[in-house]
Amino acid sequence: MAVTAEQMLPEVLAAYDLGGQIVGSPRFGKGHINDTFCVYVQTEEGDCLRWILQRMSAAAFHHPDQLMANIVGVTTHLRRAAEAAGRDPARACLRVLPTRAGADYYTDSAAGAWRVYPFVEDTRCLQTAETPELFYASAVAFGQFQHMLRDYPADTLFETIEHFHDTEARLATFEEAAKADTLGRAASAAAEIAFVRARRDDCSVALAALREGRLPLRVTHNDTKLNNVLIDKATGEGICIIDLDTVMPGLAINDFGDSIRFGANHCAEDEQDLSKVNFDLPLFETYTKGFLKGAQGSLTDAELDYLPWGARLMTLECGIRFLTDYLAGDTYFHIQRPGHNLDRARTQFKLVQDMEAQWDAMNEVIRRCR
Ligand code: ADP
Ligand code: GN1
Ligand code: MG
Repeated sequence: MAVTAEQMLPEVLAAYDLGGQIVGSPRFGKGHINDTFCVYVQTEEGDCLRWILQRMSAAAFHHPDQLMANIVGVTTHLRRAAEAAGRDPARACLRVLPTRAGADYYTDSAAGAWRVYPFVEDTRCLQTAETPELFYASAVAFGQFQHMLRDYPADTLFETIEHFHDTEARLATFEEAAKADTLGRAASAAAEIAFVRARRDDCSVALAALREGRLPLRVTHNDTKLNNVLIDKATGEGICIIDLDTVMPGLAINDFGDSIRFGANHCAEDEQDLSKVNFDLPLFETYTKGFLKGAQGSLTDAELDYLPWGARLMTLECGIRFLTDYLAGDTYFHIQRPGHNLDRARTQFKLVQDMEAQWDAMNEVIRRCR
């Protein structure tokens, strides 16, 4: 049995100087991948400090040293860009707190890899787009993130998860899991399996454009969910992009698309009542405007043309990944109930269907906004 993150906390906390006495360290947030804790500290002066402590997922990330080297490099670059733009770097980007020994992360006695960031206070982390204004704010922030990294040396970045948005590879892995059906779950997902197989060719659309040189490889975030941007409580602006584990060379349309997948609707990613799961075209337009504003003209014409495909493909791919994890025994995404990953796959496929039905309108939105 794997060691739980909670069991390791005392050892890990002792490896850091967090500026006072630790008074609590509950689990925190709604991420599906890492084990995240919020550490509350009382300083000698009696003030309260908070830190984010994370055990990086060993299932997702096989080389924490490379992952952390990427994050240190990218956050250093973002800090300089924030300073140059006159923004407060302590709120505009994550900062890696070194261990007492001066390392960027701590490896515990059970080989788990941990890191600490200052908690960015007075912010909100949204699970759904509560208002179009907040969704717009997240879009500007992700567009700006893209823009700020346009001159980052891509060849210095490690690929933290190989073939991460390689939709063809995701399809192949899905087929293996469906054929192997080691847990006998395929029968309960027959309709979803057929849904994916009917869209086999779609999985190649963006990759073909990349191979043929129509879409450029850039430094991208690759996990642009609404809950990976912190919104300033006072101003409603998206101020800090978090969850930098997957920053690596990728496609800008995927960063755009993953945000649409998660935010251009009014349902939870794991909603069980599919009648509540609807793609929202006005929110798609809202996000497009914000993303293009933030990106400040850094996207090419071809990238603009392919934005609707980014949305459709990230949604399809994410559904394929949830379905694969369901078939393979829920080893990658954290689940809170049996069938959770199948429920998640179903919402994604419903959204794909909606996007297919509104395809012309989506393309028209891009024509209007570009
Ligand atoms: P995961 O990869 O599991 O999604 P994240 O890095 O996104 O992990 O962190 C999980 C959650 O923790 C975020 O959605 C957010 O709520 C919170 N969080 C992470 N880093 C910070 C931070 N520096 N300040 C405030 N909240 C944070
Ligand atoms: C994971 O880490 P988190 O919860 O922000 C996943 C994304 C998926 C997303 C689906 C490293 O994101 O790729 O789109 O779940 N991150 C990783 O909600 O696999
Ligand atoms: Mg996250």
